[in-house]
Amino acid sequence: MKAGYVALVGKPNVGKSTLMNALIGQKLSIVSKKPQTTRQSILGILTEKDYQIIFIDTPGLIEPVYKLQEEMMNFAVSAMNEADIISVIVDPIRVEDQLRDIKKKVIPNVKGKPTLCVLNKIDTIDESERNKLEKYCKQIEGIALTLAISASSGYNINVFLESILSYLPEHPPYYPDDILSDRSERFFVSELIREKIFELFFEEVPYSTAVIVREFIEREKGKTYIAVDIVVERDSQKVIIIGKNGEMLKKLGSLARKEIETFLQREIFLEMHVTVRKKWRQNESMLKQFGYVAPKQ
Ligand SMILES: Nc1nc2c(ncn2[C@@H]2O[C@H](COP(=O)(O)OP(=O)(O)OP(=O)(O)O)[C@@H](O)[C@H]2O)c(=O)[nH]1
Ligand SMILES: [Mg+2]
Repeated sequence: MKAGYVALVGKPNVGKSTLMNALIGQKLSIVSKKPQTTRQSILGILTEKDYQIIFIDTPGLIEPVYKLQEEMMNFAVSAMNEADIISVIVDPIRVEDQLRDIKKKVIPNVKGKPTLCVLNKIDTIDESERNKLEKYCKQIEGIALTLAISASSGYNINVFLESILSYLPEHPPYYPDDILSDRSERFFVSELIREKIFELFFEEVPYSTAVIVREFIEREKGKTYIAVDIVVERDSQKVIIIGKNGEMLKKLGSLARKEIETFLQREIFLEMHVTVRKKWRQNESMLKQFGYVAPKQ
């Protein structure tokens, strides 16, 4: 039996979460067109007869400005420390910048562990560009293997899995075989609402918003009752989220409800309340309360 942890790291927006969902075959991590969507580490557990791979989806590697971003970086670093194998995801946009970041932010945390460079979004470039980029990746010192995939189309996902398997250590499984993630239903509910906020709102609004599930009541008959707080930093952001005559909040509720019902496989009643917590992204105790503090090394 083989089992181990694989950290998926890389710059924001390169497709780490899309890749983890493709590997697990279910949407565990939220995905958006905007960078810095993922804020915490999320496990995706793939169990087969003779192996168990635990993927760790992480926030993108950034230069932190506020405390929330510092913690996001801590999640990524702590995932690299925990992992048996490190998989660096790169996309075809501004590859030189990404490779420089890998040298600075990934290689020092590798500590001799097998490290793969995965060139994602291969569907967006032609063969000559692909060859050029693969050559770049191969030049990084400390990378054991480079391969090209498309997380959204599934191209070469199997090759990626096989490569991981070849480096996976002999070990008994860490989790029971019917567990897909370390996270609770409450967590996925709040994340799916956050995903819709990333879809519907612009500029600083999605980055200033957190979603907290206040109540989650399963009823034997009737719909599951879920009440959430949508936390923003300023009154002006609250006004934007609610929208004229409450229209935006209504739209958000209806989009989120559909996704949550698909995920939970049951009908829900979703109640949302928008509340202002000034500068929560700088506030250690609020970050802790929202689950945004990474485990200390
Ligand atoms: N064309 C194409 N788009 C992709 C591929 N993989 C991911 N994307 C898109 O890239 C965008 C970012 O994907 P995410 O999975 O959210 O990226 P991420 O690395 O998790 O981003 P952060 O959580 O912000 O660090 C989304 O719009 C995805 O649909 C791919 O293989 N091809
Ligand atoms: Mg992500």
